[in-house]
Amino acid sequence: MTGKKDTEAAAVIGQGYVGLPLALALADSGLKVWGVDHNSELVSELTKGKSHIDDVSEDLLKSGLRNGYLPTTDMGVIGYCRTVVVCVPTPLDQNHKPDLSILTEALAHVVERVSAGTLVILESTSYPGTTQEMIAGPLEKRGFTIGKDVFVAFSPERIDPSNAAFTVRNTPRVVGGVTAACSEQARFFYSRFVDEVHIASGPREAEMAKLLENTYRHVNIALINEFAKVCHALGIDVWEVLAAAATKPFGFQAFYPGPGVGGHCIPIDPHYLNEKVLQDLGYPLKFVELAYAVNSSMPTYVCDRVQHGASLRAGDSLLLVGVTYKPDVADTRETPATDIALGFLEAGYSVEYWDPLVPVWVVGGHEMRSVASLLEAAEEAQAVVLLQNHSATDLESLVAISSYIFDTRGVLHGPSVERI
Ligand code: SAJ
Repeated sequence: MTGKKDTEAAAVIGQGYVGLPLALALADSGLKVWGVDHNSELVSELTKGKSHIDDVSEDLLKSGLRNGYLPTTDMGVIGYCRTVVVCVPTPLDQNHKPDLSILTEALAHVVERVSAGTLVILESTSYPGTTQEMIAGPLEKRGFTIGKDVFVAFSPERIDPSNAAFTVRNTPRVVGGVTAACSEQARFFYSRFVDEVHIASGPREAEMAKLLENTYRHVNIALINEFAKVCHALGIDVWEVLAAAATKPFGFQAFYPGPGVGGHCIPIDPHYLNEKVLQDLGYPLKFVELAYAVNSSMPTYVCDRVQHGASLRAGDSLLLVGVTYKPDVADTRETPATDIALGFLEAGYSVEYWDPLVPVWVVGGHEMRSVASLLEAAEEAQAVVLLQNHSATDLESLVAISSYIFDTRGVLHGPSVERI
């Protein structure tokens, strides 16, 4: 490692579903890129060319390793880089409050090690004001002048896992610099590998734009989930209603009911905003709290519908099909399947699951394994519950063999099918 700043080098802190694709896109644009992560086991696997991210193939990773991508646990590289991008998780804690501990740890290294001339960009989703309070302010305390000695900006990640149509390159970037010079530096940086860069007037506007994007989804998913419940109670097919409404060519975007909202963004990010509003303004963001109440009620709703629809008796067995948080993504974080499995287990039923992307699944402290044969297990079960319709699922055979199947995705048809 050279002792001097390498004007062409960048460090991406956090090598998850955001940081790894970003680091590889940077390497592909000709930069030397350190992919920094505090997980030494992960760094070792990445160094061997083993990807833990669905959307990053081993070929893509190995190509990156041959072209300037260097996984490391060494935060010391920050001092040699012209650009540092922070992509670490910003989850919720067990009290459903923002947990900034991972971000705080990463930024402590960044603030301590950044040298003059460096551009620091935060991508992790957080409340408006985070970039100023946790990066610009502490750097000024170190004696730097923001926009002169160092440059600071926020640029929200926009990744839709498993969506092959939109990549790092063709997904427009929002950038909000602390000063105009910061925005310009960040625009120049992203323009190497992103087709379109939108400059917001500051980091708070960019932080708020991201929260609007995800709160918009959170609220609209809750709206259609509530519509689904009301339509069922009124004897109306919500899927027919959606198909009809979606013919409107303007002013309507279809969202779809489901078993609940998972992933590490939609059920989480809006609460960063709600907490900030509560703290600064003294009142909650009503839409966020209402949407959370509706979306988090869906697992219990699904359990109730299945118990009633299949006339389940104590000891009956159920098969859950697809336990990730959305189809064709091998990720069970915040998956609604967990609450649904626990709901059935607590009601005294036995539960099995089939998911080709999740060979082993821990529910309520118990380790479960995916059944080998979907159709054999479906034939045995008193009720089958389709939670995620992975493309590998033989839906036609599943319907034919199941005596009762509850479809939370609106993709099945047949006399044994009941839809949410
Ligand atoms: N869901 C529904 N009904 C819908 C849409 C989604 O029930 O109509 C559920 C899904 O099953 C899933 C959850 O909501 O459990 C979240 O789905 P998602 O596709 O919005 O979530 P993510 O977290 O995989 O990706 C999202 C991005 N998705 C899209 O823009 C389509 C986007 O919101 C963010 O760029 C990204 O999270 C992020 O990183 O913030």
